[in-house]
Parts: sequence; structure tokens; C-alpha cells
Amino acid sequence: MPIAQNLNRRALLKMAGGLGAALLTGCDQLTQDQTVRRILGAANPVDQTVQRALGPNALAAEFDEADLSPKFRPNGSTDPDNAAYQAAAGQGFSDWRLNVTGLVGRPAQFSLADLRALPSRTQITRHDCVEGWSCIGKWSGTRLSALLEKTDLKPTARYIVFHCADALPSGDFSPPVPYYESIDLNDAWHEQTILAYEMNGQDLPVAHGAPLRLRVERQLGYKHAKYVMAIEAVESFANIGGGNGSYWADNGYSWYAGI
Ligand SMILES: Nc1nc2c(c(=O)[nH]1)N[C@H]1C(S)=C(S)[C@@H](COP(=O)(O)O)O[C@H]1N2
Ligand SMILES: [Mo]
Repeated sequence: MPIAQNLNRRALLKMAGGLGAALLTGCDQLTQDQTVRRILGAANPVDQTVQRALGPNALAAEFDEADLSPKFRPNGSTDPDNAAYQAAAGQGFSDWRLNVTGLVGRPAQFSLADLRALPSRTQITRHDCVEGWSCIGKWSGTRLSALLEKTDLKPTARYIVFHCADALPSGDFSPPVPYYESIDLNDAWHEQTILAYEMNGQDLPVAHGAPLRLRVERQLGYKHAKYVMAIEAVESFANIGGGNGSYWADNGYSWYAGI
């Protein structure tokens, strides 16, 4: 191949690469860390034991208003194809209730007003998707610890499961299965673990999980369950979904996705 043509080809490839990266990002905020991740292709979760050894109560980095991503990319489900969910959304979630079940002394239902009346936290954090992009957003919500105290978590409980309104593919000839996630009690009691009802100072938009989504800031994006309809305290995952503790874990991803 003549040298000139070769150079053109290289210049073109470089351009195409840049374009690809821009499309993938969907956010202006790119940290050096993320650049490294993009080069590697995807984020690799940090092992749970390694992360806990660094400090079980360590906080994820928090940012300033000036750092907020002008556009926060929605990902995965963005409008659940679920009749009950759509009906609730149509009513502005006024009749919507969060169900708390399983290994709790006081199973209960919470309206959005009930959740807003419980101790809350606001945090500006970076959301890292396993696909290799990240966005910074501001989240306000009920502290999960406050909800667990109110419902009297039983000593046999080991995990908190989040059941969602949306369903995702489960294989070529099978119907979609509900999205769900879970965390252990260390993350459940963690200071920054909240059930967010607000994003960037507004009611949580449907694309980002209205009316309620989990923020579990020391883990990758897929752990942050959107459209949370029910919370269940369990001792094991044996009888839930594929038995691995989350939709993505049932599909081969790591259950613990530390960052
Ligand atoms: N219920 C539900 N939660 C979900 C998903 C989903 O498809 N359904 N996608 C996950 C993934 S992979 C990411 S990166 C984030 C995206 O959150 P966002 O739409 O607010 O950006 O939600 C996570 N939580
Ligand atoms: Mo993700």
C-alpha cells in the first residue's frame, strides 16, 4: 500500500475511533480512570474482600454541583413495559407503594410521602457503567438504614433484594424476566446507600427509575436498581430468579461489582 494511502487510512481510523468514544460516552465528564477503563474495553469490578479490606464504611467520592454532567445518560430499561407500572406512572405515582417484605418484624408499605418523611441523604456521585462510561449526578433519597430500622430487620436476614417493575431478555425462546438486584448488609447499612426519589433536584425521571431507585455508590451501575417496587430481606438467593442474587449475576456478571 502506498505510504500516502496508508496515512489516510490511519487518519480515518483515528477519527472513527474518536467518534466511537464520543458516542459511547454520552457524558462530558471523563476522568482519567474512565479513559483507562475505555482502553481496557470495560470496567472490571473490584473484588469484595479487597474493597472491604480498604474499609467497610469507606465513602465513595463525592463531587460539587459544578461537576454535574450536563446530560446523564439513561441505560438499560428506560420505560417499563408493565401495565401496573404504567398505570401508577399515569397517576403521578400517587397510589404507588413500596412493599417491604421477607425477614422483617414489621412488613409494611410506604408511599412516596412516607419515604420522604424518613431520614434522607443527598449526594453528588459518579455513576460508572460496566460498559465503560460514567456520569456525575446528584441524588436525594431515603437512607436504606432508616427503612430497615423502621421495619425491624430480623437477625437471620443476610441480603436485601430489590424487585423492579421492568423485565429484560432471558434467552432466545423464553419470555423476559423481572430485573432484580441485591446487596449484603454491609452495603445496606452504608451511609451512602439510599433509595433515591430525586435526581439533580427534581423528582426522579422515568428514564432514570421513577419513582424510586437504589444508589449503592461503591458498586458499578447495574447494581443501582431502577423502578424498585418491593424490597425483600432474605437469608439466601436460592428461591429468587436464577438464584445468583441479580438479573445480571444470573447472566454471568459478578454479583459484587465494587469500584
Ligand atoms: N430496573 C432496572 N435497573 C437498572 C437497569 C435496568 O435495565 N433495569 N440498568 C442498570 C444499568 S446497567 C445501569 S448503568 C443503570 C443506569 O442508570 P440510569 O438509566 O439512571 O443511567 O441502571 C441500572 N439499573
Ligand atoms: Mo450499566
